[in-house]
Amino acid sequence: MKNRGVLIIAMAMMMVVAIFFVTSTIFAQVADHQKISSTQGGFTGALDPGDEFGWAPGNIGDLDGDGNTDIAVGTPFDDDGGSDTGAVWVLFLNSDGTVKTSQKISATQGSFSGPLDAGDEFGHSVAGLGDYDQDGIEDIAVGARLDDDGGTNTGAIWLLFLNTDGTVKAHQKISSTEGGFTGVINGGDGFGHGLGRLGDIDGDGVDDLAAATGHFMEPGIIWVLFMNPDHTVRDYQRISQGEGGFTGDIDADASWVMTWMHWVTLTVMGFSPPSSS
Ligand SMILES: [Ca+2]
Ligand SMILES: [Ca+2]
Ligand SMILES: [Ca+2]
Ligand SMILES: [Ca+2]
Repeated sequence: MKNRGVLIIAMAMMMVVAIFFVTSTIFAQVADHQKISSTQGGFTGALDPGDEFGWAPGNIGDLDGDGNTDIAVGTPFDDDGGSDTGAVWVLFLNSDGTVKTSQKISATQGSFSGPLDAGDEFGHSVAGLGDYDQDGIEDIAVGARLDDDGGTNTGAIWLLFLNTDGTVKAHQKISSTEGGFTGVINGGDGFGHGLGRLGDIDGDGVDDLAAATGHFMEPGIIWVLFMNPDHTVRDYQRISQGEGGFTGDIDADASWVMTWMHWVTLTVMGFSPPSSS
């Protein structure tokens, strides 16, 4: 029993050393950096405490056509239009990585008519879509994982067709009640927790999307959304444990990690781990 406790502490120390080595290696490869915050990097947008600027920054291509890539950054706890309604900042960058100008998109700014409601957490995920409506201007998708279409906190994703100044020209919502999506989303599922641009998977000439439902440390679902030319959903494929060809054992792996972490914590606190015999 005691030997096992020592073994687990040794494993924990090895893990810490390994994580340190990996992160050191990653940071050693960053040639230079530019911090962008409420006080640095040329960003003059008004951020409030609790906005949590920095969620899901996405490469959105060169939106304003000045030759520099631009980014969109979520602030899901922004309070425009209500508490934790959320927002996205489009940041037009200079070649040195500082912010040239910015445009906020929220319930009250950026010509976005939504509607967004308090608690939607718009901006929890952000993905560049390329020029999705083929007007020559980059577009983005934004997750609002606590939207309430069809039930409490079912979630939604918004396709935003942008103008070159970062304001919204038009939009398409995809949720359990909008955008042609017929997948079953239950209350609390948080559709739009994550987002991804897939390209044209099924070869019909229209780029397809991926959206995730799920919560921290729960087995989630990836929804592959096959899109129509009018930006509604034509069909979908769920990928989850035992579904969509995925045979990974999400529950067992996640619970093994949690169990191991609990053992380490308890052992460090002076308890012995449970015996397997
Ligand atoms: Ca640009
Ligand atoms: Ca476009
Ligand atoms: Ca909600
Ligand atoms: Ca397609």
